[in-house]
Amino acid sequence: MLNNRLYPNLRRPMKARNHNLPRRPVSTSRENMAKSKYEYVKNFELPDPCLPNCWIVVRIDGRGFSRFAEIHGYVKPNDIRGLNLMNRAASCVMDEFRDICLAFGQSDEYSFVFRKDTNLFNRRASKLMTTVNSLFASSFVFHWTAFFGPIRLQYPPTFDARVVMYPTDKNLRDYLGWRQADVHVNNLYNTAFWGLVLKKGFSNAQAEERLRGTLASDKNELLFSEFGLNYNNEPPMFRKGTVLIRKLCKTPGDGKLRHVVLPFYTDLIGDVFWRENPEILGLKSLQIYHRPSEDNTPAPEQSKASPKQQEQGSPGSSASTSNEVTTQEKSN
Ligand SMILES: Nc1nc2c(ncn2[C@@H]2O[C@H](COP(=O)(O)OP(=O)(O)OP(=O)(O)O)[C@@H](O)[C@H]2O)c(=O)[nH]1
Ligand SMILES: [Mg+2]
Repeated sequence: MLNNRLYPNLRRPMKARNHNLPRRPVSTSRENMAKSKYEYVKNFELPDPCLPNCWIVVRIDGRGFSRFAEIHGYVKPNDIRGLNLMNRAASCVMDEFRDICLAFGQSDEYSFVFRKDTNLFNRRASKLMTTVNSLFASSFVFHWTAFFGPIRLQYPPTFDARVVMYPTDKNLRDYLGWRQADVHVNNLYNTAFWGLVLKKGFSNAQAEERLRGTLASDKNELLFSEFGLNYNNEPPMFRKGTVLIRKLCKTPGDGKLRHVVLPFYTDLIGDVFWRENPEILGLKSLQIYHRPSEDNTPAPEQSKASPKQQEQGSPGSSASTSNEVTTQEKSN
């Protein structure tokens, strides 16, 4: 056991020894002296545990993603391939870390919520953050071709990450509400902005000027009168972002119940979602989720999917085995 002089009470768990590996040669006293001479540097490694009993949120965000989207020909304002790739990468992270009870994604960002009682990596903030971030980034690259087909990655994308702790359920819900409100504000603006630029030939500056000072109702009206577009009919994934949660689903074939990460495009701000999924805040066992196709019963309100949504990967559209997420791969 390593003695930490700065934090003598900090006990490190012993690493399991692999008995099949050759043992290190026994060091001589001279080597021991050299080793102890340097060992003090370990004391500079400060512990960074997350506070107990707090929800831990790791949020990753694409760095310079505007440029990345431009260079890779992302559709404006929403590229379904890009969003589904983000969802796939996030589900890879959730598959790996079962203590993540919910993830919420929009644009180039994803928030991962760890159970407040998690003991993963002894709740070390840097370890949680870096592992989530690197798995997300590598999964994004790993699955790129499945979503973007022949469009080659021009350079490795980067994501930054942060850890935030929320001591109460209300704080956590407010955090998620804040991220979802952000989707609404940005997407409504972007839909109007790119509509003016791409369909009406406005320059960026002209579109900006046209939208300056407008309220949400003005933008809704503009979309309807100029483009015949009812904003409420835009795909829910664009308007609300994606919520990933874990459920138990019957596997077609053997009928066994397995963990499945499911996407929902639903409101997180009101109470309905939390009432329908009480296991998340209640730290309860997973709920069984019946896909609409299983027993011909309609899906719960939160997961009702229009055919358009199903194309974009809605609950019940394709999940079948553990380690799967229902977000479908598309290479359109
Ligand atoms: N065309 C297109 N662009 C997208 C899409 N999703 C994200 N983006 C781009 O990604 C940006 C994300 O916003 P930010 O995170 O604030 O911008 P950023 O360039 O990543 O800047 P930093 O995060 O500060 O490094 C958006 O402004 C868009 O330019 C998409 O589906 N289509
Ligand atoms: Mg970004």
